This record gives sequence, C-alpha cells and structure tokens, in this order.
Amino acid sequence: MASGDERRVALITGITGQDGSYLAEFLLEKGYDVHGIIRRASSFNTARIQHLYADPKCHRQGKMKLHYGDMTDSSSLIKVISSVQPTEIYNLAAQSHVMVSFEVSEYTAEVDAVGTVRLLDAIRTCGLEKSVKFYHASTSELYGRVTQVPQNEKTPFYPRSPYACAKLYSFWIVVNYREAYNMFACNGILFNHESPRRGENFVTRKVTRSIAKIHLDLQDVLELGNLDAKRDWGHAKDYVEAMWLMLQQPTPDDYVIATGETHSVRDFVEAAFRYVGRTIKWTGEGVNEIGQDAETGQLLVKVNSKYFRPTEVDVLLGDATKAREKFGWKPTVSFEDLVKDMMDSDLELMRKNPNA
Ligand code: NDP
Ligand code: GDR
Repeated sequence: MASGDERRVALITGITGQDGSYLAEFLLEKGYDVHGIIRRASSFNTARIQHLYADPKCHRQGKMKLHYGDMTDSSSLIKVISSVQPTEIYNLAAQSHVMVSFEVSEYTAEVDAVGTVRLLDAIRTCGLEKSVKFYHASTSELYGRVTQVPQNEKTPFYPRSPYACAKLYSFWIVVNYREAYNMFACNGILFNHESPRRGENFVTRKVTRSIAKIHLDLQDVLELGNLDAKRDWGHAKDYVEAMWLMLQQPTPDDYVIATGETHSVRDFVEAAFRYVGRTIKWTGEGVNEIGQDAETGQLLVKVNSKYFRPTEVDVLLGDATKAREKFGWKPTVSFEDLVKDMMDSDLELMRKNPNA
C-alpha cells in the first residue's frame, strides 16, 4: 500500500479475548474497518464480541469481519493480511495464562514467541512492512524477578515463566524488525489490566465471581494460591486506548502502561468482600492461612497449594511516565472502581444465571 494511505483498516489477532473485544469497540467507534482473526473451536468462542457482531452497523455494513486463522499457521496469517491489506495490526493473540504456561510450555512458545515472528514475516511477505503499523502485546511479566521498583522501560528483564520467556523473545523480535527493516513496530509493556470480561481463571475475576456466588449463597469458600503477590491492576478499557495511541505517534517506540499503584491479592480479596459488606479476619500462615468473616466467623477463604507457581513474580509496579509525557496517557479507573465494576457485573451475572 502506498504511503499516505488514508484508509483506516485494523487487523486484530486475539479479537475474541478481553483486550481484543475492547479494542474492537474502541476502533469501530473511531471509524475503523475492523478485522479479527478467530480460531476454530468446538463451541462458540465469540461471546465477548457477540454484541458487535450482532450490531447491524458493524457486521452487516461490513465494518467488522472475522477470519479463521491461527498464530501457529503462517499460511493463514499471510492469507488474511493479503486480503485485508490492514493499515494497523494489533497482535494480541496469546496463550496468556502464566500458570498454564508451565503445563503447556512448548505450545506457549509456539504461539507467544514464534507466532509473533510468523506475523511479522507475513507482513513482509505481503510487502506491507513499509506501510503497516504494528502493535505487540508485551507484558510486565518480563520484569519477573524484580530488580527495581517501580519498573520502567529501562528496567532489566528477568522472566520467571515459560509465558514470560516466550514474550521476551517477542519483545526483542519486534525491536529487531523495527531496526532491521525500518518497520513501525511498537511493544506496549502493559501491566495487569482487568475488567468484567477478564478470563475466569485469572485471579481478579476468580475472586469477583466467587465472592458474588458466596454473597448469593451459591458457593461456600474461595480457594486461592499466593495471597501476597502484588500487582499493578488497571482497567482494560483504559489500556486499549494506549495501544492505539502508540500507533498514532510520529515514530515507533516501546512504552510501559500502568497505574503506578500496587496491591496484593489479599488487598483485592478484602476490597471485593468489603463491597458486599463483609470484613475478613486472617489467621494462620502460608498454606495454612484462612480468611473468616470478622463478625460471624464463617470460613470464606482458604489457601490451596495447587495454585502456587513453580516460580512467582512477587511485585509489579509500573512507571508510565514516558507514555504520559509522549502522548498524555493516564489511567482513569481507580483500584476501588475496578473492583466495583467487576463485582457489579458478576453479581448481576450470578443473579441471572446461578450456574454461570
Ligand atoms: P485473553 O487470554 O483474554 O485473549 C487471548 C486471545 O488470543 C483470545 O482471543 C484467544 O482466542 C487468542 N489466541 C490464543 N491462542 C491463539 C492462537 N494459537 N491463534 C490465534 N489466536 C489465539 O488475553 P487478554 O485479552 O487479557 O490479553 C491480550 C494480550 O495481551 C495477550 O497477548 C496477553 O498475553 C497480553 N497481556 C495481557 C495483559 C493483561 O493483564 N490482560 C497484560 C500484559 C499483556 P480464543 O478466544 O479462541 O481462546
Ligand atoms: P498474572 O495474572 O500471572 O499476573 O498474569 P493472574 O491473575 O493469573 O495472577 C496474579 C497473581 O495472583 C496470584 N494468585 C492466583 N492466580 C490465579 N490465576 N489463580 C489463583 O487462584 C491465584 N491465587 C493467587 C498469582 O500467583 C499471581 O501472583 C496476567 C496475565 O494476563 C498475563 O497474560 C499478563 O502478561 C500479566 O497479567 C501482566
């Protein structure tokens, strides 16, 4: 595509995921034609974008189109890129669960590491490397065993999981293709971001789902792993805007996106219980720790060693000064409001469908 192309055509890998769904909404709102790559699955995997697909403005007028493909299949990536001729590509597809990456380490590397270079090479095969703008979903997990708090773009990496090792490769291949082929390619080093659309087995969503169920007498106890891990949790809606902003800058670069606040898993649990009017009293230590209702003594939280990771990331706290100074990005949703948004959504979900 010639430079000076005025079309606004985005291709999103991972469009069915938490971030992909918010990003698709955001780009459609901005007037983009949005294309997404979806995987074949034995049951529907488009729940998060169903509302967009059903919207006549998006689907029937051709503003949003889905294409089958897979990050492990170069030919599908080439076919989609060649037919869509995107002006921006957002690479969000990944096996994104850190704990699961210890179980399926080779597959995680295939998708999260080799998948990225497949996609970059597909862009080159289609002759779009001079025109397309490329965003890659990098991660605070790269900081792993913490050497510096807070973490910024200059903090050394020390990955602590097969997921983080795969994402480390992707980070550097994006930098390398930027330097080698002059591609407009950016890494967004995003710290944890959550929402009512967060996958059910990430800790925040697991907590809000379980507490909603406990509140409605649909579940007895919440079982968790390491309560002392600390994360810098923001809202996914804020973070997809940062992805887009990176691609609107005059030159490509890598940016940390974070709130600049950190909270432990324990803090999150306490805040979510507080939202439904309960205070937790903790007793015991390590795998023997429990959380009880401070008034009634009811057992509410148990630690289960099966949720502990072989190697843990203890504390993440991001410094997003560069993104703020370069393009004015800052988070709009506080920790308490994030908890509220997720709790409200899960309470409503469980009231409507107790088996959810
Ligand atoms: P999700 O797990 O919600 O979504 C992942 C997406 O990738 C899904 O659409 C999934 O499809 C797709 N996918 C997985 N494997 C493949 C494959 N082999 N081929 C094609 N598509 C595939 O992740 P998030 O939305 O939370 O995160 C988006 C990206 O950002 C990921 O790369 C993640 O690693 C990264 N990231 C996330 C952070 C966060 O806090 N959320 C922080 C930093 C980085 P399906 O629906 O079919 O499973
Ligand atoms: P994380 O998110 O590993 O930071 O990766 P997750 O929510 O899975 O874990 C956060 C912390 O909570 C602790 N924890 C538990 N985690 C889960 N999933 N389930 C539990 O029962 C539990 N109990 C305690 C974990 O040990 C950990 O310390 C997320 C993903 O979105 C990645 O794709 C992304 O790159 C990073 O965030 C930034």
